[in-house]
Amino acid sequence: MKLVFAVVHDEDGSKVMEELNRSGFGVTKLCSTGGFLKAGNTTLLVGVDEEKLDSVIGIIKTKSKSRKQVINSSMTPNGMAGMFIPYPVEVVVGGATIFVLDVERFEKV
Ligand code: 2BA
Repeated sequence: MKLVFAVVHDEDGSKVMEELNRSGFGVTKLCSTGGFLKAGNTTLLVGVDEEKLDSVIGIIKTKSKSRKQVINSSMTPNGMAGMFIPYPVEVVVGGATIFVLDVERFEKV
């Protein structure tokens, strides 16, 4: 068995979860925060038999969009410590960041 962690955009979280449920997969949704943008995102946990892993990843891929996001970064000019000049930086977020882990033991008691 495998455990899939998928970090997706908040706007895609419900769509991915519904499609996984419709296809018979169990899902847990966690509210998470990206370390770089410091914005909310969604982490989905899916326990799945190895032979169905590709279906799960396929659903996540199909339902997650990539988006451009602009953030204000800042730099300190030389010799002017403490002063900041904000400038926009564009990053591409997603579709999804997926981790697949081996499950040592799985029980429902
Ligand atoms: P954030 O950490 O908020 O990152 C959002 C986007 O900012 C990233 O999109 C990437 O395009 C950019 N970014 C992240 N760190 C950067 C850095 N140090 N320098 C420049 N740009 C950077 P994605 O790569 O699609 O990641 C989306 C979200 O997935 C991340 O949100 C984070 O919550 C999670 N994630 C991505 N890679 C991860 C990893 N290796 N481990 C754990 N979580 C990860």
